Amino acid sequence: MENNKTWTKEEILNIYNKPLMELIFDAAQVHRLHHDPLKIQVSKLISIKTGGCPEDCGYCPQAARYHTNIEKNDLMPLNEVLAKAEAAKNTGSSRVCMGAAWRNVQDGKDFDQVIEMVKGLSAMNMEVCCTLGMVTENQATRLAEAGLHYYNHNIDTSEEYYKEVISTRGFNDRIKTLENVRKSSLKVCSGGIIGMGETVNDRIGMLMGLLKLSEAPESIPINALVPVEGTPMEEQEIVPIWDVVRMIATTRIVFPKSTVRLSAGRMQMSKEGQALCFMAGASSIFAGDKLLTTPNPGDNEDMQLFNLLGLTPTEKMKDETKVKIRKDNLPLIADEKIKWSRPGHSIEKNLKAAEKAKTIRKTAKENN
Ligand code: SAM
Ligand code: DTB
Ligand code: SF4
Repeated sequence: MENNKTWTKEEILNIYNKPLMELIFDAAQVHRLHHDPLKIQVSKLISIKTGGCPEDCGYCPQAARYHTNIEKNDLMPLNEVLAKAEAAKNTGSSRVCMGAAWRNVQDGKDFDQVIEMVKGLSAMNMEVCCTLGMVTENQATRLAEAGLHYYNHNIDTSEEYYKEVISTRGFNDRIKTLENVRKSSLKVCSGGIIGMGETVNDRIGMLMGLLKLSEAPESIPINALVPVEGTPMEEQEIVPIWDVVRMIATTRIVFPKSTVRLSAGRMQMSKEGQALCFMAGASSIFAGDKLLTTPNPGDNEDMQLFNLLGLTPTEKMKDETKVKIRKDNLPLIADEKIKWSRPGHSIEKNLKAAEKAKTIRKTAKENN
């Protein structure tokens, strides 16, 4: 996906610092140009290998060196992965994301087993994503050939702040993996975390880091730190929802065509807070009552929220890069916008409004 505008740090900072109401409105407008605001993409995380990771990421409960209260597991058997995916599909997930607490992928038995998992999941007609740590171009190509659609690898924060969070690998190692993934036919999923003690400048720096990639990520997860006991970040205060909304809105404006995912941290957000994030351009979440190791709201609660807001989960394989353009090439200000511009209204009501708009336009044309 092209990075089709050159942004300066100052421009992005000015967006982030706009009066909040203006920022949300601007982001909602950009969102409607490229995405259906009544759709939400739902992904299910499956932790296929949990804990015991040699890295020292300061936020992560799975780093072996921190004493956290998680259940460690070796690589999950294939049939267990498929069963979890089937259950997730039945509750509305269109994508499965398999996460492994590895520093990097190593060729051999375990990677071969992951390849089988990817084949099995894509045969179930689900989109498949993996996050397995660093990969070579050859490994990314093998994953793509097995049927993988996305690879998730977050840059997490700005290049400057990265050193404060992780010492066992560098920011450039992350970029190298993202470029390896980009050389394969896989789509890129990369974003970061806010609430780790970083400054607003670092948040903008993270977006600048994503802009420096050869192409924009198709999917950008924005995680709010889940402070886990035993990690160096256990004492971090929960990031204010207003900061999450600002970060989502700014990401939406800077990357108009990418999918922005409201990722970790939803347990610490109200329904109203999450609704503002969707209004500001987030159109994807992780579903289920567990992320990788920490709790998540769960399917019932999310379904209630979607019903309340008039959101419908997307089916599989909606091309996230597809831009909706009217047949007559007019900008999206007529039927489509009317259909989409009333979150909370039922689809029927919005369609009725669109019909009414058509009649008004027709009458106006006849009178001219
Ligand atoms: N080991 C692989 C890696 O580092 O790429 C994949 C798994 S790792 C857990 C995936 C991402 O989860 C991290 O890059 C980070 O952005 C996010 N994450 C981990 N712990 C988190 C936490 N406590 N709060 C919010 N996000 C977290
Ligand atoms: C991402 O950006 N967030 C997800 C997914 N990609 C792999 C992981 C969130 C993990 C939160 C902490 C946990 O549950 O262990
Ligand atoms: Fe390991 Fe990934 Fe956790 Fe870092 S974020 S400690 S690499 S599992």
